[in-house]
Amino acid sequence: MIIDRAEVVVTSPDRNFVTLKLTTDDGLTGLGDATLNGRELAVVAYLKDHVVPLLLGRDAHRIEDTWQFLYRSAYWRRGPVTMAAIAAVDMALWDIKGKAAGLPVYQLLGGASRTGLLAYGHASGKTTEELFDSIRSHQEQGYRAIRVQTGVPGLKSIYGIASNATYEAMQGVRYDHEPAQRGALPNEEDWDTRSYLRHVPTVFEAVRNEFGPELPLLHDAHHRLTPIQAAQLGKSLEPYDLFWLEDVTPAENQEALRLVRQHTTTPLAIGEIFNSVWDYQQIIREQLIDYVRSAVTHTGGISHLRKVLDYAAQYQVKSGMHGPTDISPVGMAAAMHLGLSIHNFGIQEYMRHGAKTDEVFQQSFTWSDGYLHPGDQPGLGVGLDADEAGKYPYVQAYLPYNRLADGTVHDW
Ligand code: KDG
Ligand code: MG
Repeated sequence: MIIDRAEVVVTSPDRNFVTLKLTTDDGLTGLGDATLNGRELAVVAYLKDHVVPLLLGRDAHRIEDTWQFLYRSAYWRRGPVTMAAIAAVDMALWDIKGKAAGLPVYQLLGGASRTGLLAYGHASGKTTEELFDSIRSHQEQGYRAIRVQTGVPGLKSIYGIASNATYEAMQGVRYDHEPAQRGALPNEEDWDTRSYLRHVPTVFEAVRNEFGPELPLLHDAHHRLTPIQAAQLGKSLEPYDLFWLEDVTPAENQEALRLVRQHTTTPLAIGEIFNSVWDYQQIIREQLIDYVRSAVTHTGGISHLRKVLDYAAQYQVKSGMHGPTDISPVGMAAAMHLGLSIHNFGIQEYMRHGAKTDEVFQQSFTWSDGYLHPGDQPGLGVGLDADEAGKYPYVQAYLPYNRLADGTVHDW
């Protein structure tokens, strides 16, 4: 089982995706997701110029050895570009191993620890009425846990709201929040922390009054607060019993969470922009978080994220893997296989991909009554239709950025 072909496929059906496809000399193929939102072509170059030449001729069975070789031989370790590239190789090798064994990947990881994966969706609305409609529509789609994001009075555009400019341009047709905007330059958004901190608790109070105490609710502060502001938010949301509060402070400063933790019992989740176990070392050991937000795609693949989650398990920290639309169907499948097998699964983020994406990627996961399951096809259970993918060339797209009222660039 020697790797004798490695192709990097870039396609943009509803958004950009980067996929690595490995083929062995005995004709098995494996897919890996290497999509890094807004910086896709950097990973493409890293894969094509520096990884593919190293893969050809290697034994596809040697997943751990290949991981260590790519990580250590580069000398320049970690970082989102490197770790997304290694993740894609790792996923593709697990896919191949599953196909060689005739087993779904979760069976190779130890078998199922549960029957399905509780998933949460993204409800949002500029106003409370729009938000309530969105929550109801998610419940109708089967969601049993819901992330709540709303507009803030006085701010033009806000992270996580499906009813931004695009919603208006679509004349009222609701769509799930897609932060990357196609175009030559990133969109500028505005931000005001004091208005946000005043408004968010009133929204959760209204949601609890309307939907009752049972529904698990989540919220993402998207890295925008200082530690003391984050502590204030966590405390003010305690009466509404959140499942988690995500990314309250910028992710680089692990110590910030110590201060937040001293002030609030609202559970904390962090890590969608982390890429290795080293980013989590302190916050897991000191039990400063409750959920690990890393995606398989951005954290070195199944092999490395499993190590992060095994470490987390020792401290009763659970998984909450990142699953927005910028994780491709291949990356989502990898998350589902890993989530099904580990003991410390918490919840899986699940936004639906667009119809064109579902034509490019054939998927075998199931979604039933609020639970995901990766299916039982050998490998990851995802196929890539090259003809469909070829119809959609890469389109330049950027994530937005924020400025405060005085023009200062702020965390987005
Ligand atoms: O590419 C950036 C998005 O993936 C991110 O903004 C989504 O914060 C996010 C989430 O929690 O899904
Ligand atoms: Mg987030």
